[in-house]
Amino acid sequence: MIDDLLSQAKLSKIALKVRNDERLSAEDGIRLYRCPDLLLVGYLANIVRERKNGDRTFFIYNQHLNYSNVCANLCKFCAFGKDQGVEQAFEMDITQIREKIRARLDEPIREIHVVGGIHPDLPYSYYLEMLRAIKEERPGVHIQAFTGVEIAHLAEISGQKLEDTIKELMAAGLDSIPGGGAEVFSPRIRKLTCEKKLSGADWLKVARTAHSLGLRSNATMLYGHIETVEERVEHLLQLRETQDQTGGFLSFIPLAFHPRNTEMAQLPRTSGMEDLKNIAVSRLLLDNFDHIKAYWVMIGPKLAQVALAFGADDLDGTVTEELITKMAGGQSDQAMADTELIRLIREAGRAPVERDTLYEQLTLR
Ligand code: V47
Repeated sequence: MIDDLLSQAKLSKIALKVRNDERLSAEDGIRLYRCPDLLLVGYLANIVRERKNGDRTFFIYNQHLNYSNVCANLCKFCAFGKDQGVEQAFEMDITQIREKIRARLDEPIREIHVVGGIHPDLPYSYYLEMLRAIKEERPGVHIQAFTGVEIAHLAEISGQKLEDTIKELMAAGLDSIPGGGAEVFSPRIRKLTCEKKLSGADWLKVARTAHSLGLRSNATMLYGHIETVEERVEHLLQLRETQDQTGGFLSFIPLAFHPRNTEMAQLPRTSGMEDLKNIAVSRLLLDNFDHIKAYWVMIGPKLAQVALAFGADDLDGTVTEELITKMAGGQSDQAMADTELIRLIREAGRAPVERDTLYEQLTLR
């Protein structure tokens, strides 16, 4: 039965490769994206998901901290970044950052996820001080901070080589790098949507440099705006090639574009089909990534739960106060209790695993 369906959908050759654990090609990726039968694509992705992670489904107790939305890049898809001085622009000083951390000291937070804009004025010392302050307030916490774009900016304002900047940030408390800023690597897409942003090649260079220093990172792709299927596949294959070279990526997170309040507000929101397709195809193409996250803040908790049968093995975390999606019209709650994450995972027939940032298993409380 399944073989008939696979052959009708012209997925038999891909299915054979999946069964034999063989690498898929760019053409396979394009065919999967174009296949209208989402359940078949999901079925194949689930084989890989279960081969790598069984029923185990990860989540983390984390706290997001967006220290400033002032940004010199002002990408067309982003509602978070603001020009300095406009009404909605904000920046936290170190005291305010300390207060944010201190306010939740009674919770078992494992990771602080820190992201901001490309601020034109904040000095390099501010970022080092921020890392040290977070570690002082919550010793032992894992700081996952600054996208590849921010890291490249910090190297520029520090006047040092990228490698030396990363080493200094690590000495101040940086433990890993989140996956943002990757967007779509295609120069065409970057020119049309985020002309001022670091190039795709330079984003990958930051990841390679970090990995060479033992600093792990995540990777993302912002889908559902003006990118083509070919551009998505090319993006995923560039990540796969980099992972072949370094092995330093922890997880991949497909990010669903939220149009509201952006310069691309005329575009529709992504559909559930698109969201699940991106999870499934990334699971199938990124054979050297251990984990694919269904980021509930962007696709909603209900679809994130379904995504656990379409290739995803991680729901990310408790999050709290994430502004990037909220400012672009995201309707998910701003936080989810760990008990709710566990319930969603159990109801999906999977086994919840509380993890730290590096995917070490923690004992469920
Ligand atoms: O780099 C910006 C994206 C990213 C919008 O590493 C948007 O575990 C949707 O990267 N609609 C930042 N997306 C968030 C991010 C992230 C989130 C969760 C976990 C991890 C991780 C990383 O958000 C940006 C950009 O690609 N973004 N604007 C928007 N309107």
